[in-house]
Amino acid sequence: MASGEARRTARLGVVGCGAIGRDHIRRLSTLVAGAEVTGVFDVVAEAAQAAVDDLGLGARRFGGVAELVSADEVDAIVIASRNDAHLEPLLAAIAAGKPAFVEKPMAIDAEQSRQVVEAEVAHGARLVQVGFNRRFDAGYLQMKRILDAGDLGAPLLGAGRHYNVAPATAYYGTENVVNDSFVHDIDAFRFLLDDDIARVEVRIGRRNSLNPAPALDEPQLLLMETVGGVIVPVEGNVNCQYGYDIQARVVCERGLVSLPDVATPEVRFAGRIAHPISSDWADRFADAYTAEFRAFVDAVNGRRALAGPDAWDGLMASLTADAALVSLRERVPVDVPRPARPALYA
Ligand code: ISE
Repeated sequence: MASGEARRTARLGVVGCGAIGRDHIRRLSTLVAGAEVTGVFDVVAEAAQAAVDDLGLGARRFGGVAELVSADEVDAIVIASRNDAHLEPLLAAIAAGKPAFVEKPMAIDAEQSRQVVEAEVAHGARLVQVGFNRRFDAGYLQMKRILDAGDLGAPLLGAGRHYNVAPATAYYGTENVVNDSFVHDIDAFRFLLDDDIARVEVRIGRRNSLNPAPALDEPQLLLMETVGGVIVPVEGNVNCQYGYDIQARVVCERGLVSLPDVATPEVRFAGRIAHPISSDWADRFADAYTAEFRAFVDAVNGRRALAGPDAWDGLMASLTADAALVSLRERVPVDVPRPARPALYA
């Protein structure tokens, strides 16, 4: 679109109509001004059809990724398919010069993420926004502003907690803790500290007797060290039973800042003072999901430049996650490679 021109409605093609895809379609159709879902694709045709039918969309169901991406009635792509099915629609969108929002992780590993960066660099302009929703969460943004203001002095130590009530699906295994859960904390601390991760180590804690999955070794402790020397342990406990509990803290030279819990009513009853806690991420990060889509849609409509986590952030998270997986398998600390950052992402 020529600069200065603004589109009224971003016509979106959604790849992946499973649980998160349906949630995104609903959000885009009801909460995001200037967006309309005009096309859907899922390898399971019934899932795509169900999304169209249940949500009462006028969207067309496409038979393949290439068809959806190249369709005239699709201005931009939203990718919510399985992690190992992100690369094809991403590369197709870049080849077509259409913006693409992709759920995290950007791709299944650093090799695939590198292909996305290379394609975008060859295209010569940013098209990709990655769904690292913490960067759009009010609490993380407040922390970031406080750290950037500098009054607390330089960051010295960080700490994170990533607890889920129970594993997301029956297929959630040991490596998903890194690729699906810790990947958020990897990006969040890169964002908060404005620094890359130089080294990681993953340790497995004592097994929870309530852990239902034989192929899920957890709790896990991810120990990150940034290039600047900030050490950040993150506790991963995806079977904690009591709630979806996400925490972050940064200790600085003159003070400390912690992620606020989402405000909920305080209940004083039966000898206790209590606050409810979210049971899942869809609830805890509902506003962040909406904010990241509003930013994406505004960019598609030419109202502002594409912002938020880019393909370079996606690659750096993949490089860090890959190193964490090596550490998980070999039980040693692992250095994270640091390729030169292309000018596009300066
Ligand atoms: C899930 O896939 C998400 O993206 C959530 O934000 C994360 O907290 C959860 O652990 C993942 O399973």
